[in-house]
Amino acid sequence: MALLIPDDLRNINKQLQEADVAVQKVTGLDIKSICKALYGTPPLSEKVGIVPVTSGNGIIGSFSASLQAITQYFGFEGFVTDMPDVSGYYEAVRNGAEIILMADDHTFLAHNLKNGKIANNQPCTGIIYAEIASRYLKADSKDVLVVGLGKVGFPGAAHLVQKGYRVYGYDADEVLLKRAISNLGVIPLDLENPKQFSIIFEATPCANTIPETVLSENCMLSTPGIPCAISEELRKKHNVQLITEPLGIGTVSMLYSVL
Ligand code: NAI
Ligand code: 0TF
Repeated sequence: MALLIPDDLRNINKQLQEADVAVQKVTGLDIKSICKALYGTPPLSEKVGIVPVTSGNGIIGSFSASLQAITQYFGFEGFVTDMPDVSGYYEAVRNGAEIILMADDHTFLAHNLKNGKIANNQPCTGIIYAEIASRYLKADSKDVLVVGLGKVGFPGAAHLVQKGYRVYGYDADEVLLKRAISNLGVIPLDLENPKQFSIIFEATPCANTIPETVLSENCMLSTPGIPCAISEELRKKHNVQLITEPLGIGTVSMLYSVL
């Protein structure tokens, strides 16, 4: 898994507010309303215990503090435990946590201790960014391009197929592209003869993954990928409506999915 660095999380509140404004502009709804529509579950100020984890590459500076800011932004009551790992888990439960958030280098989970529901960040991120993409008010058709069909992109593509979108896909890994074609009915993007899209969902850990030839003017690009899939120059040239944010949108999707 590509790991966050503290720099990605700088000014997380500002990044979240800006993403929320951008989501409202392109969909007419804020992120909370989209989560409510997607999962049908309004939060009731659930207490969220955030447990720092030291295993593997260890604690990422400001990861837990960012999660606390995110939970609060979306109306949950988040607290970070003083202790990490097992001692932190014990502390969170003893202090009344109803939902646990914790991540090692491979898995970032939300676990609702009251109803037993558990969520993984990767599918929840794919689904919410795909859902935002599907709500683009200025889309010219139900055609969507998905670039990156890995642990985030595949569930996002599946969500779009399930919603009745015609999903075109591309992944640099042929095995993953074939899996999406055979399991989801994704149409492979013909790079020799590219088509333009007004809705694009991207989930790769690479920059410059969207060929200029697929961008229609004023198209929407919904992407959790870090670094960003498109250069600022290209974004401006085609007036691309960009939705991107490093942690909060995927996290709130996890939280709503376990309510
Ligand atoms: P993954 O490794 O499972 O999938 C990435 C896919 O992108 C791979 O299948 C790879 O073959 C493909 N790919 C790489 N370069 C490509 C290119 N130039 N063109 C087409 N396909 C290309 O990774 P995962 O877990 O799906 O994560 C994707 C990105 O999303 C990462 O940058 C990760 O850090 C980010 N992420 C962001 C979150 C957020 O909240 N903003 C949450 C979770 C992940
Ligand atoms: O960096 C990641 C994921 C996060 C997905 C959301 N963008 N790419 N995972 C590693 C998190 C490790 C956290 C660490 N153990 C801590 O500070 O507790």
